Amino acid sequence: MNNIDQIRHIKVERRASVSEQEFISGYKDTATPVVISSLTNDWPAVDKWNIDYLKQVAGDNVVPVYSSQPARDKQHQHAAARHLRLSDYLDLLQAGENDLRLFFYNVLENVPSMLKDFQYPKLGLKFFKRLPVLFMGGRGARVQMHYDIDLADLVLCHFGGPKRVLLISPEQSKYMYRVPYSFSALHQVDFENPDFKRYPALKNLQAYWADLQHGDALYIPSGYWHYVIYDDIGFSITLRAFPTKLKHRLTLLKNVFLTRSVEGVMRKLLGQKWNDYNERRAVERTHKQL
Ligand SMILES: O=C(O)CCC(=O)C(=O)O
Repeated sequence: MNNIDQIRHIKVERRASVSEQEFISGYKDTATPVVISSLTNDWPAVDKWNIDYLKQVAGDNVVPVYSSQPARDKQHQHAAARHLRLSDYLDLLQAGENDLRLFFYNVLENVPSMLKDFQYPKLGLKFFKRLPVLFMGGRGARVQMHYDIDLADLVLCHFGGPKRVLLISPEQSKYMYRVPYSFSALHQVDFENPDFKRYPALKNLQAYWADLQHGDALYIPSGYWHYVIYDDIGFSITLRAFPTKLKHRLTLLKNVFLTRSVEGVMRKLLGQKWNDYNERRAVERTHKQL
């Protein structure tokens, strides 16, 4: 068996297209991921988004890039590994860079000329148009298992080489070795090659895998955990719709204004002790559920 198959899973359904009605009743209301393969067919991005184009429109922008290593000591939880010109980063990707990623780069603020390359699809979601964000990575790059702090419904539209996404519903968070005060699973937990002896809660998971090709759009329902493998150089844009349920809106506010602030202060005060404590708690709390 391929290691990657060890977490129990099914494949995300692929649809050529879905009507607004079908999307709402079949996927949004049931919080079910889906890949829509023709959603971006008429977007200019389908033909344009490649290394040369990105260099042309934003090559001189200095961008933050992130590594797969977790923050240590007093370092900010989401500290960038480096800042460099986008064209230098793209050169690195072509030369085989397999770790550094561009993450959550706001297109509206940083490369407004790219806004004309995509559209907000009619899926019955109320998109927050001030935050279309770009992601890039090279062959072999991984995005750590996490969920989005704002609990938004996400539509991740992918271009370039193939990429795979492991998805786990929020109801299963109790088995995810979530690090307290963060929105990520414990870094040591390897979702591709799970150590069930050390992390037995992983046996309880029922996940989805999505295989994304150039032009695919993946719906990630609110609060879903996601882990990403770049099988080749790729560029994605994620469109987001904030939660409409009051309970989720309150959680969003708590995440953004309380949890993140407490974590920032404690990390500054205690440094690595704070990280070690939370990592121990991630395991203890998850194992209490067994
Ligand atoms: O594809 C990626 O690099 C990360 C995507 C992601 O985390 C997101 O859309 O929230």
